[in-house]
Amino acid sequence: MLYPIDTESRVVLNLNGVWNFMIDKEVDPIDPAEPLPTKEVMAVPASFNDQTVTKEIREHSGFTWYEKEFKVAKSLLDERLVLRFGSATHEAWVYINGKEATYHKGGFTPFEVEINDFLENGTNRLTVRLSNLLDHTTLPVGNYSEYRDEAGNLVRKVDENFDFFNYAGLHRPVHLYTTPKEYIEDITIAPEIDLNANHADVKIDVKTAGGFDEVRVTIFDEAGNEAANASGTAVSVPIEDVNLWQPLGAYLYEAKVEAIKNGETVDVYEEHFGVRKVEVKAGKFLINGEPFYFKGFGKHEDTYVNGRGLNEAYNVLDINLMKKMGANSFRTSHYPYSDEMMRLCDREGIVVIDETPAVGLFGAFSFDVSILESDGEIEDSTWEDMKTAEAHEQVVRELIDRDKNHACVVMWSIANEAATYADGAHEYFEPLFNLARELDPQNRPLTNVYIMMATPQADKCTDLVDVIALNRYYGWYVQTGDLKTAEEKTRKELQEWQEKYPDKPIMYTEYGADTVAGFHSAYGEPFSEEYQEDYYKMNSKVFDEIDNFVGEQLWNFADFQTKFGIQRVQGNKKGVFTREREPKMAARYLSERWNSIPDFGYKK
Ligand code: GCB
Repeated sequence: MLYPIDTESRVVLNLNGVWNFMIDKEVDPIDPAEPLPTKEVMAVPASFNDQTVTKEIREHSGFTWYEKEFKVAKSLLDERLVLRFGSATHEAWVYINGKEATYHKGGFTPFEVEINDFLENGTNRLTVRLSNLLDHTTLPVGNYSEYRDEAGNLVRKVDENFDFFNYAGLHRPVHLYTTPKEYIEDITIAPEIDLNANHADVKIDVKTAGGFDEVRVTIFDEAGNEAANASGTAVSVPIEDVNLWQPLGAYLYEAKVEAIKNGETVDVYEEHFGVRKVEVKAGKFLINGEPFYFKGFGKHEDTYVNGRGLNEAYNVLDINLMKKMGANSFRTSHYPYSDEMMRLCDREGIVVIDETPAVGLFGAFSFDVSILESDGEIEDSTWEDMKTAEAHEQVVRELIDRDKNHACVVMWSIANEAATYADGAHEYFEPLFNLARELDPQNRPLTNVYIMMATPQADKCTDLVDVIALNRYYGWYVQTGDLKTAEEKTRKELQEWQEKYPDKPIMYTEYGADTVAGFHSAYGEPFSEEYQEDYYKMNSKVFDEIDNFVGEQLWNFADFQTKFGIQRVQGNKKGVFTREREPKMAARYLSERWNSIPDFGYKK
């Protein structure tokens, strides 16, 4: 899906700002044909939860309503008018002047609808009913329950089957944009690169709605000079002396697509793209033919007040902090991030592992992984209990559709910490991996991020992945405070993975220890800043011994908000930065390490 931009033929208006808001107590029915009966307001884009001082609103599980009035200039009324939500978390019913215009389920991908037929003269009213409910059919997975209170009112509850707060609302920009009535619908870009010849054939497919005489594609380099051009809806455009998109050395070409009729340019869209090659070969992860080493983080879209809502200043700051630390990459744990963040990573040369919102596919979710220390089979009925196959297919489709052209995306993560070791896992995942391979025009590698119980012996899905991505907490959830034993366990497991799958690169996508900023211990006790640093040093030492170990993405970039839990004091404290983005002690050690590790060729 194309991102809304202004071009010679398109105008983007934004409907962000302060909207009317209310929670739906499900007592009196709400009629979207009438103005909302509320005095409450909420800023968009943002989560609603942290903008209020009312506990009932902050912790509300169920339905909420948003409303905004808007006008459209007369001069635009002959254009096709499209209303686009960057995301609406997690399920949305959209009404214009009381009539349902569209519906979308899934809280982390955009959706849009043509609204010309819904508009009235003068003021229009846009009303959105949202649900933040999650259950065993949705992604993420929630444990849903309900009961009637003393007054007979329905009370709904979602217990997150994952470790982050169930923020909800209109999290990303709401745009109203125009296109001509006949328009460019989609553009797919897949560069094929001959690294030796320094040449690329860029395959560009253009989908149009309407009858055009010609579709012209012109490629411009960063200086604005024409690099190549072609005519057609499925073209292969050669670029000589190609400037590669490199990690931390981004180079973006622009594909200007013009749809022409009767000699006139009707619609124009400009898509930026990078030319880079990604391959997995002989236990290495190659970018542009060189073995790449991932240094970086698992993150969250999580900031004060905005909650999970877009916060572009924080996005810029986070990337600056990453670069300063010598990091080159992150994973969009545990859901697709905003379009705006993906566009920023393209520009900044940040390498991204792009993850679906498939988190919580694990029947027995708790922070307790001590079953690892018991012998014998782990009982797990995840794949009988979860009914998420349909939602999972949808999120794979929507993620790849939205992000397929991004140079920053080098790998798709199909799920985080699913019960890949349990009976039924392979049957569940195989069709999803096949689908992703079929859909991605750039054939990026795929991974499935592994929970600790997915050991080399127990896991059932490793034949499906290109890269073995591990979340490991030796020295934290197990062997707490005992880094010596943790080191042995870490080494043993990594050696076993490498022996069993010598051709698959291995990386850590999570490892970390909760750390209370400002808490120090002469003995390096758990929760102290000393322990966090010692924990990372121990892990680094083992990583450097494993030949096929191609990257370290720690958990987490910053402290973040979670659901309530006796192991969480105002959230998860595994950040190397606090939620304010102040560094903890370990940031200095990691920064020294990462700044001395080259992006390429670290593991020979
Ligand atoms: C994990 C999860 C992540 C949690 C983390 C933790 O394995 O993937 O969502 O936040 O552990 O800190 O427990």
